[in-house]
Amino acid sequence: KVTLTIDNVKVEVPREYTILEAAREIGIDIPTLCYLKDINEIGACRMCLVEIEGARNLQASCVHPVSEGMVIKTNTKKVREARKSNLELILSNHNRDCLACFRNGNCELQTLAEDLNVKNVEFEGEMKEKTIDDLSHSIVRDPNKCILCGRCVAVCSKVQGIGVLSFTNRGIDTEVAPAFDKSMADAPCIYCGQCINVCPVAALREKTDIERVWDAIEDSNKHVLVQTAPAVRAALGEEFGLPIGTRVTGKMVSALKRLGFDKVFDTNFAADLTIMEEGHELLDRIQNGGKLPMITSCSPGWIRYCEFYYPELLENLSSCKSPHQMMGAILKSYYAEINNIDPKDIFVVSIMPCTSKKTESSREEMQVNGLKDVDAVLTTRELGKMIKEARIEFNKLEDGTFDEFFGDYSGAGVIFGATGGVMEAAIRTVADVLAGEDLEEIEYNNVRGIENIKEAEVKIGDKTIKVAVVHGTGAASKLLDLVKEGKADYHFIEVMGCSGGCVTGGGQPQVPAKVREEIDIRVERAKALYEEDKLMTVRKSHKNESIQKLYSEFLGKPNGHKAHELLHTHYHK
Ligand code: HC1
Ligand code: SF4
Repeated sequence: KVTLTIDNVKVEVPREYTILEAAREIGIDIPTLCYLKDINEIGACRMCLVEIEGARNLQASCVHPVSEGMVIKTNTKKVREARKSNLELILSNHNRDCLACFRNGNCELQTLAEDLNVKNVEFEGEMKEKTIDDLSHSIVRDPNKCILCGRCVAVCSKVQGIGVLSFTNRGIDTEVAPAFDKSMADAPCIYCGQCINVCPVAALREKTDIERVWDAIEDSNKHVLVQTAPAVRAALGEEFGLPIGTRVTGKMVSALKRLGFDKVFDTNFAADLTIMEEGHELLDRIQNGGKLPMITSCSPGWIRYCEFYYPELLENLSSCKSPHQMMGAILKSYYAEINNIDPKDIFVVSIMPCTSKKTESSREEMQVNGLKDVDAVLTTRELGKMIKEARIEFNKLEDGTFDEFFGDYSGAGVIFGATGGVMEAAIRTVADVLAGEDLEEIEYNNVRGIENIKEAEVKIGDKTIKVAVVHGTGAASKLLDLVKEGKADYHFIEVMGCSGGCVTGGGQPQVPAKVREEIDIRVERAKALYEEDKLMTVRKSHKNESIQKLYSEFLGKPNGHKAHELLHTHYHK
């Protein structure tokens, strides 16, 4: 340990600490813009400058290590002025059309300009207008907003293990972009949106579908159905100032009804359906010598990652469409049939914590009889914007309930949104099927939590099923390499593209870097889902009576002919 003095306060910290970490330990908040703990520690934005006694120049505290006896000042005139003029310099080269910006009111740069009392941007230099890339279905890159902090570059390469984004060109032309000036539409990007979640400004954001959805609601010829992903309820409240991890299922449903959707359904219903299909697919592969390990296919970021980076594992992927796509296919077939509505008039909207789902829903395979399963995907953030635009006072809403049948779900469906949830839901069903009885064991704690790789062995009679769970493509790659080399003897693996699973998907409310450091949002949001699971009387997918009825009246048996036609898909090398 070393002892140092910061703003006249003595503090003892581990030797490997930086000055920034030491200061935060005693509640001194040194401002940062580029800093992401353990991920982006590059001292680029020069916001965290401090005075070190005996040093000639101000130093970037996020990269400067502590040493014994150091004396630091974080709040002198010199420090304040240097930070301010560095911020003004950043602002001078930033599109400052804040009022019409996607991040207005939720921008780390805007907040810092306010906090540091910036009143005039003196360096009114030439600002070159750069081209906005909005060609992909998922992600818009606006270089005019980019402050070159490098957070997205670091997350894409270090956390996701992908490296699509890098600094291109030089000097005033420097941009953060895919190599060779490719559009995000043509780059090997998986659209996970993790770069958006760490962007302090609006340089990276989702491609918005809000207007298309308003138009559909307005159109009296359209029957507009909405479904909500499991993870949305665990985070939507943050858009309205509620604490991270607040579960807002009932308010969310009420808000959707007020927005004017004809019916409000739950993707959890389709998560239960997925378990029926995927569970039986697994049993079939085990019993009939199919390709093992089978790997989950609900995370479209993971699917793209597999297609680009592990094409040799495509046969391992379950052929199941993801739950919200299954829901779309069922709504445009069974629902249309029983309600006597022409499927062409049905418009299905998915509210998802995910940016990759936007691209997924536009894949050619994701349609039946020439009709898209899902017509528009909105992120949790976009839903938040619509609710605000409609002037609905979210926090005052009474709890509403999902519309019947396609809004009925089990606890297994809810936990899909957290890493390990799909696996736990699958085990709840597969174990019962193998045992031929209603087993008492429901909670499988080995697959819960945020460790990078989780494993479990489930013994049923004389059979043992070996499973693993990974999340975040970077961390997943270690296990995937083992599978590729034939060194992993699992039966079933859950892979989610984002660390933490859907609760921390690229479409969820953005949380400032400093808060992310203090709170593990993966843990807090997951708690909300496990809490909802506990409240359910039905906690296993195959016990969902509406699902049973869907099979008896329409689909036939799991993995049967009709199910295959509507609910399964294939992949591309
Ligand atoms: Fe997910 Fe899924 S759990 S992929 O993480 O399988 O996005 O929440 O909707 O489709 O159900 C996301 C979440 C979501 C699907 C389900
Ligand atoms: Fe990288 Fe994911 Fe962002 Fe694409 S969406 S640039 S893969 S972090």
